[in-house]
Amino acid sequence: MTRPNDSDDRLTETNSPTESTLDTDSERDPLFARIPRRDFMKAGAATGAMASLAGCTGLLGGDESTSLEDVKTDVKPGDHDDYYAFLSGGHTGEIRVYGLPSMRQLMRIPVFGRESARGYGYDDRTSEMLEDAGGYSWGDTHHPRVSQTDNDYDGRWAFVNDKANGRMARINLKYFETDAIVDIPNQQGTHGACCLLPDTKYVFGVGEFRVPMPNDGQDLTDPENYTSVIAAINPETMNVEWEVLVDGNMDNGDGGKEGRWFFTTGYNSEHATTQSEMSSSDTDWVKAFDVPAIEEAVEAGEYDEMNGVPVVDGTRDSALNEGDRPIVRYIDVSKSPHGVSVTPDGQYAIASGKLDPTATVIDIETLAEADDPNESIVGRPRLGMGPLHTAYDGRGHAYTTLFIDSQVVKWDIEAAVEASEESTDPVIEKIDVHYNPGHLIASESYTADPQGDWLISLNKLSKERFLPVGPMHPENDQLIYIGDDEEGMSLVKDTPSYAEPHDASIVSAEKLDPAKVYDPEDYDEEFVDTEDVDISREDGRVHVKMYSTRNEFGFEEVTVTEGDEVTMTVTNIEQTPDILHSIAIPEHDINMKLAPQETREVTFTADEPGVYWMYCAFFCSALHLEMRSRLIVEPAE
Ligand code: K7E
Ligand code: CUA
Repeated sequence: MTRPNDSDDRLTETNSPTESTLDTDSERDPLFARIPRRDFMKAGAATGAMASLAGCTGLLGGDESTSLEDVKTDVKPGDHDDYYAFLSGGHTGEIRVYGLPSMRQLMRIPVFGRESARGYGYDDRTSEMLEDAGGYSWGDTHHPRVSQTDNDYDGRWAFVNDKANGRMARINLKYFETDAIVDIPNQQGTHGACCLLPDTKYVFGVGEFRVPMPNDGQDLTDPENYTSVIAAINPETMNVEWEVLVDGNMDNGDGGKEGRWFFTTGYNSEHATTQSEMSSSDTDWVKAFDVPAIEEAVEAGEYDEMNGVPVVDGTRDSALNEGDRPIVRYIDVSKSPHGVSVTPDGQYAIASGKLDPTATVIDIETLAEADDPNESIVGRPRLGMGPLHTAYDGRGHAYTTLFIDSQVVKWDIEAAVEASEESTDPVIEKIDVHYNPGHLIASESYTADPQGDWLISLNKLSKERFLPVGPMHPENDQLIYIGDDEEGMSLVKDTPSYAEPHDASIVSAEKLDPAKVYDPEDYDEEFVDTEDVDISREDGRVHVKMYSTRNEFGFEEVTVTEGDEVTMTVTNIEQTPDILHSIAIPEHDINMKLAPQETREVTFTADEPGVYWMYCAFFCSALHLEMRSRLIVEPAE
């Protein structure tokens, strides 16, 4: 199996019903005589064994097949979910946290935009963070990836890209809040986001939009000279350590499991600026970045510094791509591939065709030795129309979204390697989704040990699935059970969602250990206890230190003078979990959330004389409405 071949009719082709709804009866499907049969035999045995454990768990642990009847699909009132799912919120610029299998939305984590319930972007710390990261008021999150150690979730951080403004953010999973954002130099449109495994050595930001480099007014009408970069970000410091310049643009990315390779897809190998030119070539590239080779080049000073970052030249003809160990290998795949993901065993990188009905299976191990990287292409199954993203169950199956067919296709990875090019034989089953799926994600699919039970298909269009709510429709995130190889995939739930989830990560609940109250050691603001309340004044600057507790603030009134610059440091001194307060200041555009033991600080100018009732916006007790304090702004002389 090597090169993709071309076909003009792929975009207009439609699947016949027999193609799209494969018969899974073993008697009639010759595929069953091959690799999947082994799975079904095992599945039968496992189902029997698991029946006695009915209802006890949704965690299948890798290689067992279990009937849907024997797993928890319904989370009763008061019960907890088995998984956290982190879904990107697209151009809302946030992350949403769902519980699985209930699909209940548990929390929202603002990342690139202000959010008033949390006071995110209202207090000094978070507003300075947003300001330092470019000062934009929104972002476009696509790929939330959770940090791993030894190829398993370690509960430390999630990372997410901003496609709109070329940024990467880090979410601290102790507090479920954004704690760092880096505005990536030399990168416009950070699309793919992914960690280099096994231990999250880097978070890679994959640059989508090709621009002049540097983008300072040169080469404006000379697209041949536009380029894009991948950026290697240190997860601890969030510094960009180095970047690699490439030919063509890039799209999605995924890291190998053993620390050497990082893969990106890309369209527009044509270096074009219009849609028709961008899709004129029949092939584009998967780029395989040899990370240790790049590190060596950086170490040896073989880079240009641009905007403070070492930029290594990984374009096709660069000196660093000649010789025995090129830093970037360009693998020809069918045109405009979209998603790329590495199989749990680290053996293959699978790129989805998007404009071509196939996926390309790249053998990672042979990549290092191959003279021609195209020799590492070992499979190209024909999956259906518009393949976008692929996830895994840990039992040797891949699941790929078919955007145009509105389906998820389940296929056998080894069968695809054995089959001839463009064969449909590796396809095991297809399920209709509603409608037009972008990403899909299976539980712990990005680790070395996926759980193999749940899959979410993140559908772009819900059409008529929900009550009409005006011309803007909700999206539809569908929960599909994939744990039973015998019965096949089952659609379990529709979940309407606000625009617009792209990718997600699903993490077993026991792998995260979120704090219930804040630890004052974890922030720089001064903890203000009952005896620490204070108002100090100096040269038109007023510093108010106060606490909050049920049902009062440290001061019943605070008097300042018109024109004063006021800093308020406020601590919630409660120890009791879930007793939150806030300090909202009317007509000053301020609301700071204060969870137990949390301190926040806000600075503002008191420029309008008058009386302002500072109040608590969380309904914290029966005397919540009385929890308020007067800000008195006296007219200046
Ligand atoms: Cu396919 Cu940004 Cu991963 Cu959207 S991307 S779907
Ligand atoms: Cu504190 Cu309401």
